[in-house]
Amino acid sequence: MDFALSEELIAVRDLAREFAEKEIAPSAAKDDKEKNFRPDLIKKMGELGFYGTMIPETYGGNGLGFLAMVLVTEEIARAHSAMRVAINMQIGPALTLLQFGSEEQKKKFIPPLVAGEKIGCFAITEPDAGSDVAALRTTATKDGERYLLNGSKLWISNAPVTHGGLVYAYTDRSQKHRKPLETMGAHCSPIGEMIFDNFPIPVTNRLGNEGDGFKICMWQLNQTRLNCAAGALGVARAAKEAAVSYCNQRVQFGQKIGEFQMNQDLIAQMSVHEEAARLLVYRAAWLADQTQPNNLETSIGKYAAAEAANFAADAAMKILGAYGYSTEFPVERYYRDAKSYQIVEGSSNVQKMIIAQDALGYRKANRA
Ligand code: GRA
Repeated sequence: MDFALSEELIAVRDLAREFAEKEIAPSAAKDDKEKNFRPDLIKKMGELGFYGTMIPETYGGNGLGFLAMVLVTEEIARAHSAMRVAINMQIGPALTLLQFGSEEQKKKFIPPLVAGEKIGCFAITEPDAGSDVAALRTTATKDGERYLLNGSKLWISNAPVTHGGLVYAYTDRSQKHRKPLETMGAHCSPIGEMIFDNFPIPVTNRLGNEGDGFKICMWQLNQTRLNCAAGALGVARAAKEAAVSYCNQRVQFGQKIGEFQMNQDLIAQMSVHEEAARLLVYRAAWLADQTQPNNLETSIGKYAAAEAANFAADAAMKILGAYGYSTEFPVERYYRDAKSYQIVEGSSNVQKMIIAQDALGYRKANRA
């Protein structure tokens, strides 16, 4: 077993760290407050190759792999979690196209997503279909050489700003409108509703065969969940770093507050949860890089990382007290952003369901 990262991986991680610290962190608080969408940063991340780690060179990627994506994502999310969502909106559709697309679709759609020239998205969730993906109601009805899309998608990241992406719909249910929505955190990652009323899509834009959508969707979620898991690691780390720094500055009752055992207990737990989650996420990414089944490991990593981010944000707020609660300092942002990780890409409860049902032998997670 080798826990060391290769030189190549260290280089890409350091590149992402430097970019995040220089270009994202300085304006993160302002961007969060003003809910600024930052296409300029999205473009720059594309130029640096951050969306291309799992894409071969033929389609504009660099083929560095899933672990590289995880390393990059953690660094970006550490500076500003909302910018992590931007990564997912590019790599989600790009990867799914790579896996299921025709050669023509791959050539046409993947390179602009990887370059950050086109802003991507994927639309799964609906008003009555969240955890229960199969309950979605959007339909695609064949009409000659096109499909007519009818239905509505809700809480779709990038809906207000996207150039295009993946929409999941039923062709057989028997078996543009842009409206931004307000959220507690992940500001700067615009989220919205999409309403389709006989919206035409060429048949040539269909991914896979009719009837394949659910499995494509499950496959995609397994990949994008890894990005969310890495984002949660970034938030956990940012919260721990804020707490550590404050513990070493703040003096009360004549000593640095880091000297108090109750704060040490929190710092120790934050460190353990974060480190444990990181190893789990790395394992899932490593399995993906070996093209080995990893649905179970990804769910375990995503669950652990989401909980670690929330533990860390909560603990950091306890340590920083009023300075944590204040909107003048970043900890309240970490707290708001951390919550998103218990919701997106399969809630913590969905991950637990997948993990428990596998352990109990009811439903194996590593099927595909
Ligand atoms: O046996 P079969 O031939 O009928 O096939 C079944 C199964 O083998 C069928 O689907 C197949 N399948 C899979 N195939 C490959 C199931 N899971 C997988 C898989 N992982 N890979 C039906 O399976 P089932 O188990 O009976 O399905 P189900 O009970 O209807 O649902 C399963 C489950 C609850 C896990 C699923 O619905 C799910 O994952 N729900 C969570 C929804 C979710 O993650 N939504 C994310 C929305 S997008 C988002 O959050 C964007 C965030 C953006 C950001 O912040 O980055």
